[in-house]
Amino acid sequence: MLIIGAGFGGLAMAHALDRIGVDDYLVVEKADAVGGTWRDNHYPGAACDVPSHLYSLSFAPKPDWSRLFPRQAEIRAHIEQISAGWIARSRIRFGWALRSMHWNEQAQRWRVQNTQGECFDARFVVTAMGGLHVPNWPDIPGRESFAGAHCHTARWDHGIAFAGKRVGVIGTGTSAIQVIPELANDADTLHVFQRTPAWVLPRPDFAIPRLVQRALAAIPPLRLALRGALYLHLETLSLTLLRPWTAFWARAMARRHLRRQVQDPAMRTVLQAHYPIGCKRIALSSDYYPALNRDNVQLHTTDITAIEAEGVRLRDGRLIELDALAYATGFRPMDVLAGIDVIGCQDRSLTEHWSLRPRTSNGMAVAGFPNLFFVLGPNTALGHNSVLYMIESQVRHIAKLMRRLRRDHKTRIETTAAAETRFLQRIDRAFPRTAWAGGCRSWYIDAHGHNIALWVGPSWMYRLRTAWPGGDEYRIS
Ligand code: NA7
Repeated sequence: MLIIGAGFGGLAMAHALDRIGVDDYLVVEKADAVGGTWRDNHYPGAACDVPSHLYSLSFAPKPDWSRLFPRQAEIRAHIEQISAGWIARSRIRFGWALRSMHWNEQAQRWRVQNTQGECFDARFVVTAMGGLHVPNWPDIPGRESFAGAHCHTARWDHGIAFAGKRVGVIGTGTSAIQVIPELANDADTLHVFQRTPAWVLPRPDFAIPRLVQRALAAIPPLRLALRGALYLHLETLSLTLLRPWTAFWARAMARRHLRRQVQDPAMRTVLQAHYPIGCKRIALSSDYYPALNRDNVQLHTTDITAIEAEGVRLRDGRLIELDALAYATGFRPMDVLAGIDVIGCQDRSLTEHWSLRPRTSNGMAVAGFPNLFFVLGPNTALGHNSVLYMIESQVRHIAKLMRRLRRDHKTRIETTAAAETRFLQRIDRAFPRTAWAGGCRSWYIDAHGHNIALWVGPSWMYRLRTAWPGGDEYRIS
């Protein structure tokens, strides 16, 4: 088996194979280190907004998380540490970037090629490339002409000196809200360009005392109880949050947070979001609004019309002169496979198969593309809980299938169009009633208004749905 990607998904898949005694696998990784999202997103202030004791794989607990909400460096170090214990480095090939995958029906194998032309023939392929790693460089005219230094939050350039400079940040999503307070500390002037305000709730973060860390290490049931409580808390919250008519308490909390932290009424008005709370990912921050209040920070809400050599041009004609520019403009989840040919049975291209929208069975398998699985494929991201829970549901599902194939001496498995349709219908039935369908612009939704990213419903329901692969979901031969 070939596993593509050495982030949480790929590493968890490798671990699941080890557990069932499958040892003929290789993990390929385009970068030179494990870590995926947490290797790539190292901008100042980068942190997770899921509590640490939930944001870890169930079989790799970390009782000594230093904070309730872990920061990037600690998560990355954790991934490196646990993966070193599970997987021999000889099983990971670094610097191996996928170029194409062709299914060979005669050989019953995928021919997988990298950008240097090197090939592997693999019976099974699992792509665990994540949904959020292709930076969205916005299509603003003149972007290339900017004469100052620039970078994207997902490709932060620590060589850029922001200190004492006139700095711009485009975007006010969850990444921006983390980086802005850090840049505001250093910059001479920080210009924040907001297109849509975010709903912001206080971030109840704190350092976990050593004594608690020791207790969690010494008494595993205590750590499990904490993890379980956090899980149930987020699942329960989402039940009310995702229905606009029951989310009144969250709206009230966010408005109170804004009122308490921003005194200027004009500023409050432009920072108040007017779409349903939860439609975009809710930002958790206690230092974003205070950063905007600083004398050296200016919030701009007029549209950007162009980027010029000297700075950012606004619709009202003003040029905001800048020395450096940070793009906190998010990701392009639909472009994860852009430029990669995936050719299945009868020379069918995955890009064509997905031209209207991504169709999968449970976000993991595609009809006409046998022996190929996705970890965190379409419609399996979460907007309300730890995505690692979804990863674990998926790698268990795939490992169970692998075990069955081995037991029955089978070599080919393919999902059906009917299973794809059932999954999409399940998603589409539930989606319109949620806040995510509330009419805002978000990476969850494609240009035609389809939800391409999120699982809709409790995450335990996805686990139940995928726990016993079988029935007419797959054709095995
Ligand atoms: P997001 O949440 O997609 O936010 C991107 C931000 O960039 C958002 O404020 C956008 O405004 C803004 N944006 C994007 N393109 C433009 C252009 N062309 N002009 C002005 N502003 C623009 O990405 P993040 O990195 O913050 O977070 C992504 C996920 O990572 C998050 O959901 C977590 O799951 C972790 P808009 O709102 O579209 O008007």
